[in-house]
Amino acid sequence: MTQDPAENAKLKDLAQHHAPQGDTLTTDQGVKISDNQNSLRAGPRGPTLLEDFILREKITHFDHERIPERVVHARGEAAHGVFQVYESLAPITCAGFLQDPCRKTPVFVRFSTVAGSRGSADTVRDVRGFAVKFYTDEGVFDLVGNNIPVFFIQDAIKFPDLVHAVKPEPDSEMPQAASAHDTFWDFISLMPESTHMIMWVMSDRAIPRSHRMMEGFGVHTFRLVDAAGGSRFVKFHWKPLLGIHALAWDEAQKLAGRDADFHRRDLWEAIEAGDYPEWELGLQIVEEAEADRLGFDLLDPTKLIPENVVPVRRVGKLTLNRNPDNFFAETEQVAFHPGNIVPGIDFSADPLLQGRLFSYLDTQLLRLGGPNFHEIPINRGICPFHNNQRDGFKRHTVATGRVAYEPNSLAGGAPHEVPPEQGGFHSVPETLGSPKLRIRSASFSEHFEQARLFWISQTGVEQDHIVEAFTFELSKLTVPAIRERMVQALETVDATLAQRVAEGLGLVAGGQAPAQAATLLQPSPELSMIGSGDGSIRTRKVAVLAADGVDDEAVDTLRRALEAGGAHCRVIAARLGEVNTAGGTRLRIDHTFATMPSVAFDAVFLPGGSDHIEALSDSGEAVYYLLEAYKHGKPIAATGEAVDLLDGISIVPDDCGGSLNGVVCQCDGATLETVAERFVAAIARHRFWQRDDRHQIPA
Ligand code: HDE
Repeated sequence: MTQDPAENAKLKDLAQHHAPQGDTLTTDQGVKISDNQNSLRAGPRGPTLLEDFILREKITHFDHERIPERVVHARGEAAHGVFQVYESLAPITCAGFLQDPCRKTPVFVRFSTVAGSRGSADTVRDVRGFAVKFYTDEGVFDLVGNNIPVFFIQDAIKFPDLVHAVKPEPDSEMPQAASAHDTFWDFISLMPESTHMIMWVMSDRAIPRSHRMMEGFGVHTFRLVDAAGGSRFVKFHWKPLLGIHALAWDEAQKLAGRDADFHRRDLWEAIEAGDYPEWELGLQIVEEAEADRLGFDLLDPTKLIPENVVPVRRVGKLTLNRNPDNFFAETEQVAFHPGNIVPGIDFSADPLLQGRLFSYLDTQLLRLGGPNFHEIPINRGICPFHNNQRDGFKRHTVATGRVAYEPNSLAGGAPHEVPPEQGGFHSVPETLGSPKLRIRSASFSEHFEQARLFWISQTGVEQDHIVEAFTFELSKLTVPAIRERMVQALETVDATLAQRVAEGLGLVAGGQAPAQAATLLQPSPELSMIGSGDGSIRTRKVAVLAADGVDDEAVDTLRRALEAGGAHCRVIAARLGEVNTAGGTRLRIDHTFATMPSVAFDAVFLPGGSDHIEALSDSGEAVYYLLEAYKHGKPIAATGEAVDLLDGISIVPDDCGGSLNGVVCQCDGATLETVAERFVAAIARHRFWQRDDRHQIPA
């Protein structure tokens, strides 16, 4: 306990929050333990006795604490929340949780990377999992999606090959959580169907700023089924209200070392702070009769429906509002399964989805140790369930009575079937009349058109980042032939793309014909990330650099404006404690340059104050901080004497007084309020990727 009553109350609160249930320490059998420091010995210096049941129980439990990590998506974090539909969707689906805008359906959402193991870094270049478990009144519905709307392969039979190629190589177990290695690109360069997906993975979509700022997609085509049995195709989308934003690649790599938990921490802290992440559920509906007119096969998971062809209808909102109480019990033990659906939703025959319907139940048998994982609290539905499934490892339910079969008369026929009109699940009676074949449909054979659509829908800076990502990844390969094959593959997408990547690799592109229908394509603006979001600065993190003599008026004015917009400011200095301000007050330091580097922030504010600026000009850490933030395209504001510091390190606003370059300086007698306003506007734009000179910055 401390001298400060407020601090003591906080500590007490914390203790209550963290205390396991009950005050006394006991064994798993409830026996109270009197000594948790010493094992039972034959004399003070003698051997430990086998009789020590307390030691044996504790060590045995500890020895068995680990379970196998997920074979893919091992690294992840999750949160609880609710989903609410905006208006009844009865005309298109009878799913109960989509009928009533007043109904709040509890959800549990897990985000993940794919390739890395459980302890790997968050910010690696990878696809992100976006798995949502809806606990509906009619059963559990799992929408197990990703943050990219297409996938690498068309048939589940290729999934083990894909995963073996991207995982660390089997002889050396390297590299961890990275696709920049020979086996991955060897596979990709031999799999034309991966071309579209690889464009997304080399884009900034694969290095999100935050889980809260990425889209989610169901990927496959599903069906929505109405009460009359009518069905239509649907693609599911999650649209983040904060917009879609990315890190810079250099930043992502540095973060992997500086804060390997960057995304996990971001999600946790946002929820603790009451900044609840929100997404809208979007639907793209295609009537079955219309499907043929799309020009590609809806069952092919390497294709998306451009939003300028079928708009996304936003039908409800997902809000994450509670962190898990226990990572293992909830986040690690949650078992998602695309086969968990409810009446009103049905599958399509997408061959990737069909394979997944087998895989997810199967994998849990190993990971969660038997068939009863639906009884683990995080996996239990909120509606009652009754059936004759029995026994197995770790069964918790104590089934009563003699009857475990159907039909029966001894239990009055219960539990009995429920006809579709009364809510029983009923599959869409799709007509199937084909021979049994191991064959890929001819409608799945075109692989490049949508890859090109993605490329031409990107802004110039987004294209630059794609070129840089390909160049980086392929430069890491040790087998030149794979590099060359991949450049050839890119020629089928776009000649300029291939040429630019080839240049970066010291190769010459040319040879392959470009994609056939390339010239007919119209860009789809929704495929670009730039300009998305609600234009607010909610939840952005701003570093305020400080040393003795800092201008407190500037700090107060900008802090007020930023916090009014929902951003969070943290004061950063060379060491913890306080600094003396120019106005004679004390300013508390939140973090040091070393513990919260610029990569942990969205923007940096450098207030004026002559002594303060003199000190920071001499500080390599402070100068590096600013240069690194500039290199990563982050908005920077400077007031008073700070403008000269920026000038001295060649960070100059392109239009003094404006914020086109994201460097907002107090020039031409501008007031602090004006600077604050411009800084807020700059932060709302997220990043200024167009800074031409950022590659010259030595940070
Ligand atoms: Fe998965 N996938 N997957 N996947 N997947 C798993 O299930 C699999 C695919 C996705 O947070 C595993 O419980 C196959 C597409 C997410 O717990 C496993 C195929 C999409 C998660 C599995 C795919 C996904 C998984 C590993 C090709 C986006 C994490 C552990 C046919 C639509 C869920 C587990 C969580 C996890 C198999 C392809 C998303 C092995 C066979 C496409 C978000 O069952």
